[in-house]
Amino acid sequence: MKNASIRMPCAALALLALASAAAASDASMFWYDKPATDWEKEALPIGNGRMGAMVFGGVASERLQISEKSLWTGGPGSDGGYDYGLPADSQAATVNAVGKQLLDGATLAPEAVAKQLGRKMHNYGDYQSFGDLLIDLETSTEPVAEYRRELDLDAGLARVKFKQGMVGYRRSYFVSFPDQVLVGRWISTATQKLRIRYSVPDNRSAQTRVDTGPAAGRIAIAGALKSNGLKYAVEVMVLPDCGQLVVDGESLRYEGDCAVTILVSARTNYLMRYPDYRAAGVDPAQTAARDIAAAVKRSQPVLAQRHAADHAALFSRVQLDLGGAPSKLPTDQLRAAYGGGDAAVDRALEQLYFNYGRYLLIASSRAGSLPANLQGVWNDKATPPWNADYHVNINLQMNYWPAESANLAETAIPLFDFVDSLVAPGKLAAQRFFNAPGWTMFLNTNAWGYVGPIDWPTAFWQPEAAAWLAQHFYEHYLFSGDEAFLKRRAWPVMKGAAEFWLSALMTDPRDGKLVVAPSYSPEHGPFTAGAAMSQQIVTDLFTSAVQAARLVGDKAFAARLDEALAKLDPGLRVGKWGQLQEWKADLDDPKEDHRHVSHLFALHPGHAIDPVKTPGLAEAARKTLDARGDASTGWSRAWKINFWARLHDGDRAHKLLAGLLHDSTLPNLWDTHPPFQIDGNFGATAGMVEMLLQSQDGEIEILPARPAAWASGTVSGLRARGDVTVGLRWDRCGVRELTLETGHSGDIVLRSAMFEQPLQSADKLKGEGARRTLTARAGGRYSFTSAGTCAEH
Ligand code: FUC
Repeated sequence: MKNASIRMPCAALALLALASAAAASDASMFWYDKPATDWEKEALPIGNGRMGAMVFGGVASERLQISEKSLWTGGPGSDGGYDYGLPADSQAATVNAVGKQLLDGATLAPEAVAKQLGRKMHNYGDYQSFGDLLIDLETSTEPVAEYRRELDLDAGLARVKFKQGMVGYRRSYFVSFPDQVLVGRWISTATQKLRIRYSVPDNRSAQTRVDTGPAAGRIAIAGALKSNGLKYAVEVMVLPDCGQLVVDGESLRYEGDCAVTILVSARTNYLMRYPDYRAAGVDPAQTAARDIAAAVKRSQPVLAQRHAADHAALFSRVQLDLGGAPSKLPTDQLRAAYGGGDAAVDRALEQLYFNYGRYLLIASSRAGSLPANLQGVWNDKATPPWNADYHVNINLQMNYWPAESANLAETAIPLFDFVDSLVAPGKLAAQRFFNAPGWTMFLNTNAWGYVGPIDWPTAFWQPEAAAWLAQHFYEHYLFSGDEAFLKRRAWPVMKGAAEFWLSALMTDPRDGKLVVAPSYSPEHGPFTAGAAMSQQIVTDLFTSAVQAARLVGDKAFAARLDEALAKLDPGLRVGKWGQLQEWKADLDDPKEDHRHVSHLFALHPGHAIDPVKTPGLAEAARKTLDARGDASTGWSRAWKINFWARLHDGDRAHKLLAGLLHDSTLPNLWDTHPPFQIDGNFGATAGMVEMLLQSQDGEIEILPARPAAWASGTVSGLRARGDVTVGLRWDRCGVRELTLETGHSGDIVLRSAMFEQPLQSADKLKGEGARRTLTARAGGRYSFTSAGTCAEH
């Protein structure tokens, strides 16, 4: 057909382009047949790490609720001052006295200890909403048809489309990391009549300027939070492909036949640096204007291309196929149908959920901003649950569990930057509470370097948090083999955390061992000396710090750590009902179902408990998990997926995943505690990787915890420690194909039942049975295929 002469309006051409982009795979496509009305349960998240938006997709009135990570109340500049959670005078004598009392066998109520050691949070602050982009569309009276709202994880795009009579409408939204702006595109096959506004919450000052030029209109709002003077600015630029915009009070109106591009930039003058947390001389209104000016220069198609390339470079690294069939169901119905007996539906949801975890990490954690908080980057409230802060007795750490193993190491950069920024106030915490060198912190922190304890009796005492965070740095080294990172970034943080504990540990008169005192099993208690988790975390830190010290050539420090390790209580005891003890004394109640199972830290994310190397402890961990039960809050279920995967019990891990999807997942597939808390999404994603691949303790285990429900499948792009990228294909007989890409030269130890069967190219492997060694070279690619068919096994 000769169609060169057919004239199409520019909007209709663009519509065709969008239609082809919509053909993404089912395993990465969310879709709904109606607009969202509920922020928490239905709206769809997009983000670039720093900025996030929740897309509602309303027909006549669209809402994009905007967030920016650094918009926090509280902290420096607050009325009445801010102390980072630190007392003016030393409390070390009191901490020491409480520790000694506990070592002498005293029983101390958490309330009594909180009275002595706790502190009221003072101007701690809350993560804030940045406001709402609101777009009204004048619609006809025709009924809405073919409505579809989708989140395309592959493309990193949210889309809305519908028809009214003969008129088609399409919108797409993304938040660009390379260009640091939100980009919206509105297309219609007929005239669009739009009214565009931006509304800011009233806990801040706001000067609004609305103006138009020949081809664009702008809404610029700037002001400061009333509580702490943090400056913020938002700039909205509206660019129709043709036609004019008019100013109507604080809104812009457009009436015309062309597609409209909408750009949004949100900025503050926050700087992640103790003690001021302000970027001196930075005017966020200027930064936002610069973002917009640069984006306007690039034009919408270029912005879209740059975003697509940036997103795909991260998201497309991993592919998982569990055999989920393409589903005709919208995502909320797919979730509701989960567990209803259709295996193809179940696998489809699991694949989607896995991909969503990776998507959410990319969208909520990119370099140059704060790490993902309890809600990632998304928040619509002035006082969100738990301040939408950084809890460090499990939650922040869990957010980053998939970062390395799911091949998204870049997303951990904000975590490393954040932890680095906590070291300076953390040193003061070490001095004032323990009279110790190094750095420490407690249960929770905010955007303002809060490092003191709070006064919540049953959770506030958690001085092991810094040691746990430091381990993320070492893990990055183990996965990447990046020695420069180890020397420059990991070692100072690890050494500081270790110096603290070398000084703060106390000697237990019962057995002469070094213990943490006071110690409190997270959110469960009671106050004792040497609770299992405290000991396991410190042991884990010292163990990796010895290795790191040797690698960086700090022999003297390695020797000090070795000496301490010989005296350190490792926190691993089997109690009277066969359980792993939560405390040094055998106090565990087999009827207790508390959500924190912290004393299994050594099983995961630690690695001191292993079903092959320490079967007795693994059995005790299993007893503990059985007693605690499977049902719990979102993140607790997610942790248990990881525990069972480490115990090589794929069916039980899968049962936990199923429970999480069934009972702790909202229609937009966000994890719910309740309320929404993103840690469960990330923890479960990491748990799914643990079921497919593990690499702790110097061995790469291939398909260590495959559930019967995952009868066959393929995965590629997963990461193992030692800088190895792994792909595999399995069926009911086990692994049939294994591919390893090795970034470093050296020996790699592999474990798989696959090696016990006849194998093609087995000559590359040394050893016998399930455990083999491969001598790899940097840049190598090795493939192993199981010989014979499944039926022959
Ligand atoms: C820890 C958990 C709670 C909640 C909070 C944000 O304190 O014990 O369940 O997840 O973090």
